[in-house]
Amino acid sequence: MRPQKKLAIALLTLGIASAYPASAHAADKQTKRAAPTVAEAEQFLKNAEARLEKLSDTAQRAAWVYETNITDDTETISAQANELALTAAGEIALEARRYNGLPLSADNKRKLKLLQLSLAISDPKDRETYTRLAASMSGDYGKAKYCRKAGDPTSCLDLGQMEKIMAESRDPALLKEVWLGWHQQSVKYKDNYVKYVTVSNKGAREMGFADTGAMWRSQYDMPADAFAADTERLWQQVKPLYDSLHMYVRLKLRQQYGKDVVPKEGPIPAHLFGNMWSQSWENLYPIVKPQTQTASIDVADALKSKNIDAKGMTQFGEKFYTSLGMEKLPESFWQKSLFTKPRDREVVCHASAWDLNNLTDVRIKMCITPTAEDFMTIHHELGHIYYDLAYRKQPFLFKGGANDGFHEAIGDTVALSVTPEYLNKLGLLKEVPDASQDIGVLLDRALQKVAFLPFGYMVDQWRWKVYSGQAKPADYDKVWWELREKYQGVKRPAPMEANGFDAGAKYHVAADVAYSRYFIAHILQFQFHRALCREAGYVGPLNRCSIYENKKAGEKYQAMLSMGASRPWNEALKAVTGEDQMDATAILDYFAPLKVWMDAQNKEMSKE
Ligand code: X8Z
Ligand code: ZN
Repeated sequence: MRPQKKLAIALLTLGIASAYPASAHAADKQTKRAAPTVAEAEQFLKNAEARLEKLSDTAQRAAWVYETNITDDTETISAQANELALTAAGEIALEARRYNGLPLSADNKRKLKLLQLSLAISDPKDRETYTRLAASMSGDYGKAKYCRKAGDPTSCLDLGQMEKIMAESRDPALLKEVWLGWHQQSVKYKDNYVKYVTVSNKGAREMGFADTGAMWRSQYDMPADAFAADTERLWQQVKPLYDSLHMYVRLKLRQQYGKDVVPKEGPIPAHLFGNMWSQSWENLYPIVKPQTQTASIDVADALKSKNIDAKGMTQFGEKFYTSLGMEKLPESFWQKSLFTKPRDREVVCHASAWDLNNLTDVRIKMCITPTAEDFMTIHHELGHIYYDLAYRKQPFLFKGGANDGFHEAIGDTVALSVTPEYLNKLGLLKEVPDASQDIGVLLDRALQKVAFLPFGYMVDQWRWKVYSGQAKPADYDKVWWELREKYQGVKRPAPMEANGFDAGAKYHVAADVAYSRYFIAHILQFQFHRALCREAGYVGPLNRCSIYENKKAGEKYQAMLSMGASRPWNEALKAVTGEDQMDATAILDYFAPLKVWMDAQNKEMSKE
C-alpha cells in the first residue's frame, strides 16, 4: 500500500494480463475483431473509470480497516479486496491497448496512457501470491518489535519507542543496540520480499516493461532513462551542499562522541544521526547548533506546556491551509482519522493520508506525538488531503498528483512557510529570533531537507538494481551499504549479518512504495516555495518568507492542485512557477547563506 492512498494510481500499478498479444492490431487480426472506433474507445474509458472507482473504494476501505487494526482476518480481507481491484485493473489495462493510435481527445489519450502504466500478472495464483505477500509484509513491519531481553515481553520496544530513543539518546552503545535491534526485524520477511519481487517483475514484463523498476521510472511523462538521467542531474546539482553539511556534522559529532566513534574520514556510523535511517538529522540540532544560537526554535516545549494534543496540532495545520483560502476539513475527517497510537491493537503507525471515496471522505492515520518533527509531518499529510480535495471534481483517472513527487511536495511547501515568525504568531514560540539567528534556523531546516537528499535518491537506486536482477538476494545488504556509503556517507554500525535485509527495515521497502517521489519532492517544494513567495509579493531571503494568510499565493497553488493528473507534470509546474523543468537552484538559493557559513566553519574546525 502507499502512504498516499490514491488508488487511481495504485490500481494502475497493479495490472493483470491474459494471453493477449502485445500488438492490438495483431490481436484484432487473430480474433477477427473489427478495428475499434473512437466512440467505442470513449465508451470503454467511461466504463473503465466507473468500474475502477467502485473497486478502489472497497479496496481502500479494506486497507484502512487492516492498517488501523492488524489481524489475520483484516489482512486477508484487504488482500482479497486488492486482488479484485488488481484483476479488474489488469483486464482494463490490456483492453486499453486496442485503442492506442485512435484520434482521441487529448484527455482520453492521456487516460489510455495512464491505464497502461501497470503490472500484468496473468496467472491467478501469482496474483494471489502478490497481494497476500504485499499485505503480509506491511503487517509484519507494523507489528515488529525488538525485545531487549529474550523471553521478556516487558522489555519489547515498538518502532515508535525505538525512534524516540534514536532521537533523544546520546549514548552510542544504546543507540547501536536499538539500531541493530530494529534492523534484525526485517530478516523475517526477506524470503517473502524475494518472492514478491519475482512475481512483480513477471507482471511488469507482461506489460512490456523490462522490470518493475523500469515501470516505476516510466510514470513521469518521459522515457524511463530520461527520468533516471534527470534525477542524477538534480543530485549532482545539490551534492556540494550536502557535502558541506556532512562535513560540518561530522566535525560536531566528533566533538560529541569522540574520535574513536566518529572517524576523521570515510563514512560515519549510521546510528549517530538521531534517526533510524539517518534520513533526516533534525534531532541532532542541539548538538550541532551554532555557538551563537540562543533563541529556541523547538515547538515541542510549547505543545507540551499548552497541552496541545494530536487533534489540536492537526487544527493548527488546517488553519494554515484555510488561511490560504482553502476549505475547512470536513467534519468526517475529524471523526474518522486516527491521530494517536491505540493501546488495544496493532496498527501501521507510518503516517499516511487517505482518500476513501474519492470525494470528501478523507482521513489521516498517524501516531502523533508532541514534537516539532510530527508538527511538520502533519502539514505534509494535510498537503495530500488538500490535493485530494482539490481534484475531486476531476474524472477518476485524473484524481491523482501531476506526478507522485508533486503529491509529496504539496504539504512540505506549506511547511516551509512554518517560520519562527509564524510560530510566534500562533503562540507556539516565545520570541521571534532576529536576523542574527537565521543561520541556526537554516541549519535546522538543512538537517531536515538537505540531509534527506541522498537517502531520497539512493533507496530506489537500490530497488532499481533489485528489480533488474543486478542485485541478487544474497547481495541485498552488500549493495544497500555500497549505496548508503556512496551517497549518504554513512556506514553500518556493525558488520553485515549473513542473509540480512537492512533495506527491509525501511517502511517503503516493506510496503513496496516507490521512493524517488520524495527525492524530487525535496527539489520541487523549494521551487514551489520560491514561486509562491514571489506571487505573494515577497522580497528577501527565502527562509524568512511565509505565505500564511496570503490569498493570492493560495489561489495560484489551488489552481495547480485542482488540475490533478489531468495534464503532464511540466504544465502543472509551469502553472505555479513559470518553469517547466525540475531545478535545484531554488533549494540552493534557500540555503546559500548557510553554505557560506558551513564552509567557513568547516575550514576553521578542520584546523583543530
Ligand atoms: O513516508 C513519508 C510520509 C508519508 S507519504 C510520512 N515520508 C518519507 C519517509 O518517512 O521516509 C515523508 C518524507 C520521506
Ligand atoms: Zn507523503
